[in-house]
Amino acid sequence: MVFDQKLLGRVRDARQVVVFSGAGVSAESGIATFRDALSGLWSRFDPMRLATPEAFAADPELVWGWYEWRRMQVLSTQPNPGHLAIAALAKRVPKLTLVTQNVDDLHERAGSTGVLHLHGSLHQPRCSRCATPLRLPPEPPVEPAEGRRIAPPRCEHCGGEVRPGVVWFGESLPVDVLEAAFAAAAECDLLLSVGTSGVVYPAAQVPEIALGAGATVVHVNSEPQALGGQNEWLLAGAAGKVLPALLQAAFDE
Ligand code: BJW
Ligand code: ZN
Repeated sequence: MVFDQKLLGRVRDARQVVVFSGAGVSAESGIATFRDALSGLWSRFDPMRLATPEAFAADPELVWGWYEWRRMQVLSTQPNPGHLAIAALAKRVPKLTLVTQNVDDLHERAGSTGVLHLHGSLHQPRCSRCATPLRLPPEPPVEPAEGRRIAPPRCEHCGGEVRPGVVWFGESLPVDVLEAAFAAAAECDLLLSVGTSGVVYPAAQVPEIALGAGATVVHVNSEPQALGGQNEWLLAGAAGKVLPALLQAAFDE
């Protein structure tokens, strides 16, 4: 893979880096994205029936069963070279902040620390009434088949229904996490936006803030992306191929 020398220089010289990741970075681990036309979750499932607080109130068993199915899938997969390259990059630059929209734990399992999860986690369910975290066994007892209905567990504190610890449409993002992500974006000199369609707000503001503050913004995506500014670059290809090659070209050649 051949990279522009000017871009390699910016990667090599970067002092504060933000990596902003989306579902595409986990695609090569076998986790479905949301909006890819054929394989995306939203091509098969209606987000309004599964990923809103109203959906959970209307049919908690449908929603809990669907999230347990996805949690099981994540537990049975491994981080891929894209996740590993991001963890490796953190060791090559003075400061790296990893901001992810992903609800899996593959960045952590690849060795990244201090990950800012804008949209929560499949692995941190909590009470829908009093927010007490549920202590999850490491693995669900049975793998729920796609769409199997499962009654959510009850909160040990108040008896309320336990809900997935993710951020649904119409819900606020965790304020402290969002503020930390915006602050890192405003201060960085390089932002890598990896495997995201960038259509979900306010998360999609993260690269916009970096670009507005004068940072170099590099999109790594398997599909062509429209570029706006002169500080914006596109590296077309799979994250698991592009990121390791970029690191090697910037730091080892
Ligand atoms: C690869 C690859 C490979 C594939 N290598 N690349 C302003 C304007 C309009 C609407 C709004 C607005 N502000 C807020 C809204 C409403 C809404 C929103 O943004 N809607 C838009 C979709 C129109 N936002 C919200 O509701 C947010 N809350 C909020 O704003 O609160 C305030 C509020 C309160 C009341 C009313 C209104 C506002 C919350 C958003 C929560 C999003 N939740 C989800 C589900 C999480 C739980 C779960 O997992 O089920 O988060 S939706 C889903 O999308 C998930 C993702 O994190 C998120 C982003 O998706 P992502 O990661 O970008 O995936 P894809 O599939 O879209 O893209 C994958 C990309 O990878 C593609 O580009 C591929 O090409 C690429 N790719 N393989 C490299 N191997
Ligand atoms: Zn409770």
